[in-house]
Amino acid sequence: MVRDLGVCETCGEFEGSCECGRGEIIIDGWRREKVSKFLSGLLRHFGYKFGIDIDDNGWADLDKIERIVSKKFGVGTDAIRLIVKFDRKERFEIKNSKIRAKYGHSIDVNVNWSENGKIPDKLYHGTHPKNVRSILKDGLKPIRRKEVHLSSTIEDAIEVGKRYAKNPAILEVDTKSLAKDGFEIRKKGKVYTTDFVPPKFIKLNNLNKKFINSTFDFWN
Ligand code: HQG
Repeated sequence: MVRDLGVCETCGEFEGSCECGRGEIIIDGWRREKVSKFLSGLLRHFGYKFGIDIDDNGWADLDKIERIVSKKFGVGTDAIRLIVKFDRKERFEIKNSKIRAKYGHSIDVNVNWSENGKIPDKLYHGTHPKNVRSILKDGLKPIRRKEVHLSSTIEDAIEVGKRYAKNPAILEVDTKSLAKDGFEIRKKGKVYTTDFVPPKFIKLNNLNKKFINSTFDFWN
C-alpha cells in the first residue's frame, strides 16, 4: 500500500505517520499514487497534451505542472515536492523551479545524467517469460521508450516483471563486459539505463531457468 505523506513541526517531513502524531497529512496514499503516475505520464510521455513544454534535457516548469495537478487532484507544490522526495525509485528530480523524470521517457529528451558511483558488474531485467526467447536472440531493446531499463537487485527486477506476469522471467546482464564493449550505463535514481544490450551479455537467471524451460513450449 502506498503511504500518506505529511509534515510536522517537530518531526519534519514524513511518510506514513509522524512520531509525535501531531503532523499534518499533505497527501494521502491513494492520491499520492495517482499524482505520481500522472507526473510520470506528463514528464515521460504526454506533457504536450496538457500544454507542458519539456526541454531537450527533460525539464518542465514546476508551476505549470502544479496548476494542472492542483486542478485535477486538488493538491499543490508541497505535495509534489513530498512525492519527489519520498519516491522509492527516485523517479523525479526538482531543481530550482523545474522538474523532470530521470528515466522512462518515450519522448525525445536527453537526460544528461551525472549521478556518480560504480556501476555494478551485474544488473537484472524482469520481463514476461514470453519475451525471453526473442531477447536472448535479438538483445534487450528500448521498444517504446528511449532506453533499456535495468534493476540493481533481483527483487527489484521481479517487481518490474510482475507488471507483466505473475511469475516473471529474470535476466542477468553482464554490465562489466557491456561497459568494456563501449556501452554507456547510466545510474538514474534506483534504476540503471543503457541504449541496447546485445544478446551475448544476457543470460537467464538461474532462479527461472527450470521454470521457463519446463513451460517454454506453452509460452511460445
Ligand atoms: C521487452 C517502470 C521482446 C522488455 C519499470 C520489456 C521499469 C523485448 C518491454 C521501467 C525485447 C519494454 C521500464 C526483445 C525488450 N524482444 N521483448 N528483443 N527487448 N523487450 O515498460 O523495463 O515504475 O519499456 O523486456 O519498473 O518493463 O514506471 O520497460 O518487458 O523500471 O518508474 O519490452 O518502467 O518504472 O517495456 O520498464 P518497458 P521495462 P516506473
